[in-house]
Amino acid sequence: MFKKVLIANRGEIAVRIIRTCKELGIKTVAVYSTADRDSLHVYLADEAICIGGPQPQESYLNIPAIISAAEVTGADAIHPGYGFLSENPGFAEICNACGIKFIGPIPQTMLLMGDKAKAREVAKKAGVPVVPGSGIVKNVQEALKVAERIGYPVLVKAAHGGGGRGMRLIEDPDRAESLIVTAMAEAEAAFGGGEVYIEKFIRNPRHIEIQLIADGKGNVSTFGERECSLQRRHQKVLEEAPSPFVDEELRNRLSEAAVRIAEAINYEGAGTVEFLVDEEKNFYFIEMNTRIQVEHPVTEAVTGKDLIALQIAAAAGEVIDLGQCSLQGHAVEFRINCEDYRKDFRPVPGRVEKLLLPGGFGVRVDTHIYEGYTVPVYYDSLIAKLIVWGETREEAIRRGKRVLSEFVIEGTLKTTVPFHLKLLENEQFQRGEIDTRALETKILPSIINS
Ligand code: MV4
Repeated sequence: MFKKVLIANRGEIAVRIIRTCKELGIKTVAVYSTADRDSLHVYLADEAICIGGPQPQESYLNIPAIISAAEVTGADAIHPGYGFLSENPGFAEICNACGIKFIGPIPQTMLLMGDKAKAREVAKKAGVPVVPGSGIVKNVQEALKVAERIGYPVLVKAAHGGGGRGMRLIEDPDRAESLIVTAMAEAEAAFGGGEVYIEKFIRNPRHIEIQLIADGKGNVSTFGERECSLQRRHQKVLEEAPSPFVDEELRNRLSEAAVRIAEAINYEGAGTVEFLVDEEKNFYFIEMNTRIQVEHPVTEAVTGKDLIALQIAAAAGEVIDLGQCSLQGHAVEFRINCEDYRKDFRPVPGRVEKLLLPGGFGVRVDTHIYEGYTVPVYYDSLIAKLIVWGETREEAIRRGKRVLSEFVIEGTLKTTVPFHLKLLENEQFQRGEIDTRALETKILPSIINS
């Protein structure tokens, strides 16, 4: 097992990782930017090193500074968390070259799954259904031919996009050419390379993902699914486990498909396989994330497993052979962002003048904020995750209402707590009728008008 882990991240996920390291008897090194001197992860770690200025490029993306911090402190592994360098194969490569274990898969695997068109090929070869579509299209003419073949509507996706970035919907063949041209230009500008591929557009799908951990020795453990359909502009708002839409049979099929993909690439580490699921319960692989995700706690709540502990154990070379974990009860995660939901979810960071965090049975709060803390303007607006567990979805929702109404946060910032309280009152949400369009087209308008 590792003796000392450097956490190359900030905020709630850095706190989350430090906590598990402490329980495992692993020393921790925090790194922080000058804007994060007073952050909780700095206080909780055994050692803390300032790695640069407030801009992510100067600090949390500053590879030489992070590697130096690991060398100076004698860390034998680096946990990248999510975001920042967590899916950067070059960073993983440098860690390995410096004799520091990157807690995640090998660089080649990150490179492979970072290319969504290549990931599709992996899934296809592994016998996992993918959305009808193409590989990388070389030019506009080929794109038009492919679109014609699969039939409109189609989506043009950037091979190096992911998470909905650089996507274009084409419903009308007459407008296809100009949309493909802009999609290619946009992909070129945003992701370098500019490769795009094409998929049949699935109407009103659900976004359901399978959590897995592979030990790199041939064992792939699965932890059930998460329902992540409630999104706004491709940002998840709330996640659940299990999905209200998934029965045991579908769960088994999704889990087996995820395992086939992990086995096909000799995967090692924590990973998430994302699927679109249509109204008829047909499922299609879309992407694999090669890191721990924001919403992992709902899976922990229904499996009773510490996914960070298992991820670290896998990286340290231990055998992890849990098969398909059984699920108990229902969990919901509310993402608390410092945003004004009444003003188009505009970020409103600021100082926390008063804070009363909820607690009690079936409640978990993952956060780096505290009374007197000022949320810096430089990073994303997630300031806390509230996770509730109940024996049933109804109980989890009732507990969510209690917990959100207990949450007191005052100061110069705004949060999405009141938004979540309204969401829980929404009948469509209560019935579990949540495809990927439900929030933006139906639920949000009714909340904003109430
Ligand atoms: C799709 C799709 C429909 N058909 N692919 C958006 C994020 C990225 N991971 C994939 N996304 C989608 N891909 C096909 N072929 C619809 C979406 C999509 C979506 C997916 C998950 C959650 C919210 C979404 C909102 C709009 C579109």
